[in-house]
Amino acid sequence: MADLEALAQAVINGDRDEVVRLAQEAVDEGVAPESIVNDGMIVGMDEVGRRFKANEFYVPEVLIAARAMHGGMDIVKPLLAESGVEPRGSVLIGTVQGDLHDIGKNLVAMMLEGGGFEVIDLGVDISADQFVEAIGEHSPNVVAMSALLTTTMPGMKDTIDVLDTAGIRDQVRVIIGGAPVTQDYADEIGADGYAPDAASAVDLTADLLNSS
Ligand code: B1M
Repeated sequence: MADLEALAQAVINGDRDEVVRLAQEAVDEGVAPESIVNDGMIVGMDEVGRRFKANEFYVPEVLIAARAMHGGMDIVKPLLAESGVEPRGSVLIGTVQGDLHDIGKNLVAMMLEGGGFEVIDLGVDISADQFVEAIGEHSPNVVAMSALLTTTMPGMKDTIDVLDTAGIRDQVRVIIGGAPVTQDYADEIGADGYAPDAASAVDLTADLLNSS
């Protein structure tokens, strides 16, 4: 019988083969795809996020767990599309202009996907105009920006300013993060939120969408 608890544990263990096997077993037994995701894999990723916040897990464990979850999602995603299950919301993410650091941004993107959000990842070195263009194309609920350099952080303010000028600031929630970024900086530039780490970014996104 499909064991969603074991599936969650396999995600926590970062055991991709086991996640794929258990997800396929659940599909074959007719378990609803949303249940495989919500009661299995997301439960596992939530625990990974909790351990990461508590410094019980470090970056490699989170990346390995996210990779395992991706393996399971590859099996379930086509079925979710067929059954019309909506994601919790969509997030457009990118590292700001001039900045090539993407390890933290990728971690945030993976945790958001693990948390049931659709993620559109623009990559690195993304200008304000590219963010605006992508908002027009994808209509996300949230725009998440990452910066690792003090010299590129102003790109976050530039992007918010360009959203204002383009008259689309009210269409999206803007959240920011990255090693040099702080809550004070988020307040200063008029972002809607700041997350110090990937797990907090998931909580922040959920809170912002629940309150809108
Ligand atoms: Co760079 N680098 N680097 N680097 N690099 C730093 C950031 C630096 C602190 C190193 C140092 O001098 N001690 C320093 C910045 C100094 C400063 O600005 N104050 C620095 C520098 C100076 C540079 C170059 C200028 C070096 C040079 O060429 N002279 C250059 C710049 C290139 C560019 O971007 N234009 C450069 C280049 C590189 C590499 C290419 C070699 C490589 C990047 C590889 C890659 O990303 N693919 C690199 C790396 C690896 C680092 C360090 C060592 C590690 C960064 C990292 O990946 N951390 C870094 C020193 C350090 O931090 N110890 C350093 C792990 C990652 C999981 O953490 O990214 O903080 P982090 O993400 C966290 C949170 O911040 C948060 O969640 C993540 C997970 O918890 N978070 C978000 C991140 N984004 C978020 C977005 C959100 C929410 C949360 O949205 C809502």
